[in-house]
Amino acid sequence: MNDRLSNATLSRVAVAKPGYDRAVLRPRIVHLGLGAFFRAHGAVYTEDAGGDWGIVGVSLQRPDQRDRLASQDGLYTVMERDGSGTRARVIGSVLSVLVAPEDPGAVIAAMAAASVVSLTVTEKGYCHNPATGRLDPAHPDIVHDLAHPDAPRSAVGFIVAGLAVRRTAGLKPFAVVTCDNLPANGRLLAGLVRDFAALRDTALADWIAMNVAFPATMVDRIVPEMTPADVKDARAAIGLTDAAPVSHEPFRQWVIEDRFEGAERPAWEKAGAQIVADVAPFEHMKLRLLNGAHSALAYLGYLAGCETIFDAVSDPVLNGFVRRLWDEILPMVPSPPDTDLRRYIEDLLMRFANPTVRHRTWQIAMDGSQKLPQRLLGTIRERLAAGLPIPSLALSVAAWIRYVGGVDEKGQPIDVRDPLAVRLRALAGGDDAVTRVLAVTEIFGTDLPADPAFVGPVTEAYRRLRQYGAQVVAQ
Ligand code: CS2
Repeated sequence: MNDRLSNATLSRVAVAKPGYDRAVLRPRIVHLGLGAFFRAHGAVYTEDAGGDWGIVGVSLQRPDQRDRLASQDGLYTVMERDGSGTRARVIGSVLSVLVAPEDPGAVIAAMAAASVVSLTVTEKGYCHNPATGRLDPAHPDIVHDLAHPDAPRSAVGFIVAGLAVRRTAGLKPFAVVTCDNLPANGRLLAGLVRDFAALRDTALADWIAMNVAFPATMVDRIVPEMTPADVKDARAAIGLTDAAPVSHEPFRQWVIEDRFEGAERPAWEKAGAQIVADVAPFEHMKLRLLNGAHSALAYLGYLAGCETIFDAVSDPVLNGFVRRLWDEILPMVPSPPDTDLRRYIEDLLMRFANPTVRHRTWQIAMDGSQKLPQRLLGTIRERLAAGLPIPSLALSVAAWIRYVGGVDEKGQPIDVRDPLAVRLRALAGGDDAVTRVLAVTEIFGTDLPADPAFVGPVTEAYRRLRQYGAQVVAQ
């Protein structure tokens, strides 16, 4: 008997599952970057919002996600985990998956018919300079996409191609909903799309500037990458084989700027999304307090031998460190409406200490060059401007420099994943590692490397890290 999760076997699923007829769903959302995060977050909100909003997922690079989901008709299990157990549920909002490099034209055609194009392509997928927020015209994908506008590779290239088709056809544009952890992400993406379009056709760039909505959003849910144990657990929970389950924590939050300029969207608020006039305070809180602490714990924790964030916050020394770090960040974060930031931090610590969500420090440590500016450096700049000390923030940056050097405290190689990995490794190898790494302007700008109140504490923290190790220095 066929025991693979699919439309045909859905009636045998033993847990919560789509309570509606999937045939009513229309491909009205195209989502670029169909990873675990979106499947545990945006796709669940869309499922819960109801209506006829189906999702065409797009993998911009590899076919594996499509290969797993296609034979399951896009169905997959989400497993909410905490100390009290696992609650599984099957999600039906993803209709199909396209693999962009196989058929870029199919992706553009799907965009030409969609109301919303959303994206989770990670920080580096924006092909921008993280310090300035401007498009990097020398990025290989951007160079490629300008030469081949109808067969792009980058998210920005696809968005502009999709919008160009809409404009030529005399249709209204789709709304572009970015769901990545970047500061002022809607405005940032609008600027990148405008810069790219202007390099193609200024009339198209003007039309985009006049007509397209790029609402900002803040997204939050801790979703580690899939493990073989997840596949076993999903089978036990639903009674069928699912090759693409996702594990996640119970918490979820989605704050969306109320700026769709007349474009249609799902009633995400019915699923608990907050539709607000200004996302900035929510984004500041989340990027600086959650993601800032995540990155700091990832580098320091990895060096101290912690495999997961749970291991890191279970270590009394690192637990104390992250509390001191939050004390430095907190005064630089204005409270969003109806939010008690002290309470937020206590909740964060409980989320990090969820023993059933195994979020690896190595996974979070990826792409630090793209993450540091919005997670740590903004806070550092504001504290320095106010004449305040930065001991824990400086130690976090020093731990990152030690990490990208590529050798751990036992002399073992570190598998550093970062678009700048090769360059950073060469810079972080020598005696003057700190000076050389801080001179990378795409990350640190020109102000921080020239500020002794920044360079001094980072240099000292780095020296101590090398001499005594992360466990001692984090005390
Ligand atoms: C993490 C985020 O991998 C990372 O860099 O900090 O994915 C984090 O888990 C999410 O932003 C939580 O919402």
